[in-house]
Amino acid sequence: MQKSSNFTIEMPTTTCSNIIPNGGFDAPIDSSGWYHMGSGLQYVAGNLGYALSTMRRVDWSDGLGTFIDSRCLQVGLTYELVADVKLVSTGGEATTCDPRVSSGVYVCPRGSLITFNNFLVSSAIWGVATLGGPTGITGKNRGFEHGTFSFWNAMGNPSLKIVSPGAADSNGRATYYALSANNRTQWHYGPAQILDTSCFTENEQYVVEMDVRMEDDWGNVKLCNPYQMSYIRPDACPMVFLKITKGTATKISTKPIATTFGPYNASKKWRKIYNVFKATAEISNATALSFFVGAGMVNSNIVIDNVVVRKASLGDFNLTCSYLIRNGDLSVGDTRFYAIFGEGYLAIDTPGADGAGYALVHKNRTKYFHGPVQMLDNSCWNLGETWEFSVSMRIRNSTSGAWASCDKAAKFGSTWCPTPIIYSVNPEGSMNVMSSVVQSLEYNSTPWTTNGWNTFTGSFTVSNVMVTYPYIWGYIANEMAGIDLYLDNWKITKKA
Ligand SMILES: [Ca+2]
Repeated sequence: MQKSSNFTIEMPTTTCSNIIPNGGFDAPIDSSGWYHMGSGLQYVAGNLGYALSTMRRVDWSDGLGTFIDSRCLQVGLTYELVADVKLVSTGGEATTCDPRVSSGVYVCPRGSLITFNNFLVSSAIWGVATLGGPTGITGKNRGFEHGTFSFWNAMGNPSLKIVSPGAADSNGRATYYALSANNRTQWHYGPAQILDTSCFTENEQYVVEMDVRMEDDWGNVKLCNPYQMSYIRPDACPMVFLKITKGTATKISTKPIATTFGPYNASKKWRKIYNVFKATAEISNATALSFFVGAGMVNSNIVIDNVVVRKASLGDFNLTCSYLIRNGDLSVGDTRFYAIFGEGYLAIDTPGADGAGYALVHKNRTKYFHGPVQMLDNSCWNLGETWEFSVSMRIRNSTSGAWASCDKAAKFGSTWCPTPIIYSVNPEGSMNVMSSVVQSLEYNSTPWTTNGWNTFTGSFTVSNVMVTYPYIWGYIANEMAGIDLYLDNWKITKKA
């Protein structure tokens, strides 16, 4: 017998990319690395190969466990725990649980982390609940990749359901799963998620974005209208709202932080929600914060995928007082930030006013006051200041398709040209006020060009209502019914 004269003990190597050993249960059960709390354990048929199962569970704490390499756990990092799970009664029949409850007979299985100190349990984190979960980074389980709605809960009392297929991911690849909120008997019923209040700093800007669609219970698309800023219209599209808790008082916001945008396209099933919002003091000082997707047509299902709430970065449409109109040049080829006063719908056409890119078109206008609008941040201006308004426009007969003309000097009637307006709205009951933008001499010095673009330039003085009213819109109105209005390069800037 030969004796070894030396030996070494090597640290086991780990990449920490997958901390759970033998998570697919390919190793023989004796060397599986898995143990049981109470009862026993066995291999059973899995989705593919084996799955691990408990035996003779008698207590709620009887379960399955493994040791994990604690070197892989770093203070402050967030870890995701994922497992496929099913429940089978001791009689062998499949049984079910309710992922929306956190206690009681119908509670679902959940993962827990137990730490030992000298073989005594020193703490246990009953973490990673099937729903609700601990708060952390914003926009968790954003693509529903595992077919679960972990971290999601509900506003109101809809039923949550995983549906297939999902929306394409950011690389354009098809995905399997999306989250649907059904049985929406009230406008605010929808999927919700808790946000980490510590992620929000006052006056910082944040992005909310996701793919969204509306369906009936059979999965047929229901077309909503993204151009009306109303959450109670029968054709309303989904919007994202905040639920803010200040101390012990909880307020459900009725002012959306993000809305669905167009273009209006019946064949396109998925639409986008996107917005950049500023964290107010109320948001950054909240004791609890969550967001929910609601407002879409009542009794229709809201389906969401690829949900992100994140800090805004360069390349986002940040709120800036240098340019009050966002997406004024339609550079991204969609109608985000635009809505409609009156009726009709918005479309995108090419080329834009520079001979390239995109232009916005307001179609199906049936009244002279129907026009595109964009909400302005009136915290950017002060009483008495002069601001400049410019926009490139052309008009087209919606029936014949011919480019049309108008009279820049006309103030009413069938020859009116599209008129820029600042519209101050006070839903508390005071009269809404429309203030015309004064046309520049330069704009007035030439007649309307029928076959080309017309650059409107003008200015307005900030009035008292423009400072004190809660909603201020940039608005282009007063074109004849039956005319499609094209616009591009819309800007509202402070006069230098
Ligand atoms: Ca997905």
